[in-house]
Amino acid sequence: MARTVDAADIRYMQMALGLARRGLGTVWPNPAVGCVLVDPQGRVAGRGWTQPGGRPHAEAEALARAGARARGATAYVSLEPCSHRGETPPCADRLIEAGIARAVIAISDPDERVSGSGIAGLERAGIEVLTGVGTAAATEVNAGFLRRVEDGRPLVTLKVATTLDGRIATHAGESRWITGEVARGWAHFLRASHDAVMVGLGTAIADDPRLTCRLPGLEDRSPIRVVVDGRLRLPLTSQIVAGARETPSWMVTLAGGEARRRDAFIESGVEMIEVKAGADDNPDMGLALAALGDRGLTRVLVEGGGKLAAALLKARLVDRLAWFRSPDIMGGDGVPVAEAFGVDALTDMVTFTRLSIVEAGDDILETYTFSG
Ligand code: AOF
Ligand code: ZN
Repeated sequence: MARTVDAADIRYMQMALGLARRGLGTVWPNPAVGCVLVDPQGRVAGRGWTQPGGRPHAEAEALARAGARARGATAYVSLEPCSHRGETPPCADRLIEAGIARAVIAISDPDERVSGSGIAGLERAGIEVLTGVGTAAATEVNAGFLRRVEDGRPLVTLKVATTLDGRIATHAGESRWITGEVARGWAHFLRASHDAVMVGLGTAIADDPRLTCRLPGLEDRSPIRVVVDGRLRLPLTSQIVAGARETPSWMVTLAGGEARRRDAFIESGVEMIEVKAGADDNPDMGLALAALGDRGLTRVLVEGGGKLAAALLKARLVDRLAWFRSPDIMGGDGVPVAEAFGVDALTDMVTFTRLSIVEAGDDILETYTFSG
């Protein structure tokens, strides 16, 4: 008779999910998957997670470590093992060949090449399959991949650093630094776990940010930089353009911009993404995100400013908020976190559900998920 879920199943799936998270920000266009193989004596025989660029897959890594000890093992996998033949054999086949006895799988893979056939293959080979362990956590880890496969666009996290009263700069434009060092370190970690970081032209000019991850030990985890600049106004000397050969920079712009200016960006190594204008003559953000999804991005961190934040909020394109709040009050002449986006009635507001609150030095970090 098939065994039901026990405490060890939950514990090892949590371990697999922890391994999966290591890949976030580096594995796109693939999902970040974790795999733990536990031998019949209850010892961990091998652990693996999806490698940078999306390959090798988690299961292949774990099997390589376990060797013969995979025989009779239980495989804990945070996403259904793949069943399609890419450059390497499918993970489901590899698990079968290695002789595992049981598989515990958090969620199925919505990729149309897989979508249930990985699980079906394991079952056909006589392997006992248990699904639904760690489903909520696995859905969150894979939220970016799921968004890309299901909606053709990356998951969007809006990160802001505000005063208590939601201001991001003084009326004179001073914004460095509203939140403290701990919060800023945390923000760099967010960069590392996203595929790309996006800013609007105003922020790119005012702050001239590098948008890289400069946390010690994670310097190689810098995301792609994306700037939304409808009319090619970003100076060629800005850090995003000048450093495009070291850290990739993409520019979302309107089609039909001045050819010489466009060529100058391309010459500097910037990848140009042309989209049509939305209602406000700026690039349509739905189209922009679809173009980023086409290029394989699964997780985009938006770092401002108030205009881009408003455009995304208005279009209901913000999936998560990472809100750092300092214990200061600036008053009404400070720059608001989001420009006006036409809310007349309370029912027009964009609504989120809080996921967590944590302290970050003197500041706090609240995270939210979109709810309507
Ligand atoms: C797994 N384990 O660790 C990952 C999986 O282009 P390929 O051949 O690497 O395949 C990409 C697809 O494989 C991706 O869309 C998703 O369905 C699956 N990712 N599967 O068994 C893994 N990263
Ligand atoms: Zn695979």
